Amino acid sequence: MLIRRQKGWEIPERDVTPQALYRNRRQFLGGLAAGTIGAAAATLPAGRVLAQAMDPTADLYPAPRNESYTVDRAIDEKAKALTYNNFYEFGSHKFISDAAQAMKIRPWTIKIDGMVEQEIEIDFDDLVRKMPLEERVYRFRCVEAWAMTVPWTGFPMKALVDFAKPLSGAKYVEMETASQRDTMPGLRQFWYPWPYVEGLTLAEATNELSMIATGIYGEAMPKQNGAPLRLVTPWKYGFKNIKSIVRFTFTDKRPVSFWERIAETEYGFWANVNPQIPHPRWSQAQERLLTTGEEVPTLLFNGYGDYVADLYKDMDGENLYM
Ligand SMILES: Nc1nc2c(c(=O)[nH]1)N[C@H]1C(S)=C(S)[C@@H](COP(=O)(O)O)O[C@H]1N2
Ligand SMILES: [Mo]
Repeated sequence: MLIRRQKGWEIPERDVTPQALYRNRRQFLGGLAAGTIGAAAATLPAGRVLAQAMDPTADLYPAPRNESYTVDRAIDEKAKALTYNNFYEFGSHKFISDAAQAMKIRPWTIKIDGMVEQEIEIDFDDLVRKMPLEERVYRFRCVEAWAMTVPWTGFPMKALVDFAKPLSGAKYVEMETASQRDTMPGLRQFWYPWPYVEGLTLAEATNELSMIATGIYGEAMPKQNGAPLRLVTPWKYGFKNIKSIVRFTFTDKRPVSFWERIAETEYGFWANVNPQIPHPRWSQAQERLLTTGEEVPTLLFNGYGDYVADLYKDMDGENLYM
C-alpha cells in the first residue's frame, strides 16, 4: 500500500487558506529549487493556487477599490505598464522587465530607523497584513513626459508613518531601494550613486494621496514595477516613486535623492508636476499617454492640486517644480 503524506501545496482548493499557503511557502519554494515544479504543478487544482503559493500575499488581491480617487482618463493597458519601465538597477533603458525577474523578493526585510521611538525590522509579509489595503486609480507622470493611469493596490503611507512612531523632531522620511549586487546589473555602473534613495517631508508622506503600493492591476506588484513595495506620489514626477524599498529613515535633515546627486540642476527634492516650468532640456507642457501615444496637456500637480497645493504655500524660494 502506498502511504504518502500530503504536501502543503497538494491540498484541494476548497481547503486552501491563505494561512496554509503562507506557512508552506518555504516548502513550496524548496520544491521549485529542487526542480520539482512540474510534479507540483500537476497536482495543483488551479493556476490561482500556484500563484498564491509562489506569492504569499496573493490572497490579498484584488483589494476593494476606493472610488474617491478615480480620474477622467482611461486606465492604461496592463501589458504596457508592465513592460515599459524605469528601474536603473536593471538597466538605463525602458525594457528591463525580463531582467528584473532575477530580483529576489523573499525574504524581504524592511528597516525603520533614525528618529523613531524604537527601530523596527519587519518582514514584508508581516507588515502588509497589518496595513489597510485598497485599490486606487491614479495618474502617473514621468519627468520624461510620458504618463499612465493605473490601478495601484496599497496602503496610505500615513499608516506606515503611524506604525513607525517618529519622534517629534523628525521632519523627513528617507527611503532606500534594495542593493542586490548579484541580481542588479545596474549596480556595476559605479558612476551612479547607489543605492537609489528618495525622500519626502512628513507632511507629504502623511498626505492622503501618498501610498505605499504593493500591487497593480489587482495583483501583487511585479518585480519590474518595484516589488514588493514602492512609493506612489501621483502629484510628483515619477522618479520620486522609489521602488523595492528596504529602509525608511526618519530624519530632521532633508534627504538628497539619487537623481539630485546625479544632476541637481535637473532633478530636485520637490519634483512637483508643473506644465509651466520646463525641464532644463525639454518642455513639460504636454505628456504622451503610454497606451495610445496621444499627446495631452500636463496639469499642475498632475491634476491633484486640491489635495496637495496647501503643502507648498509660503515656500517661496524653493524649487518646487523640478
Ligand atoms: N529604485 C528605483 N526606483 C525608481 C526608478 C529607478 O530607476 N530605481 N525609476 C523611477 C522613475 S524615473 C519612474 S518614471 C518610475 C517608473 O515606474 P514604473 O516602471 O512602475 O512605471 O519609477 C521610479 N522609481
Ligand atoms: Mo521617470
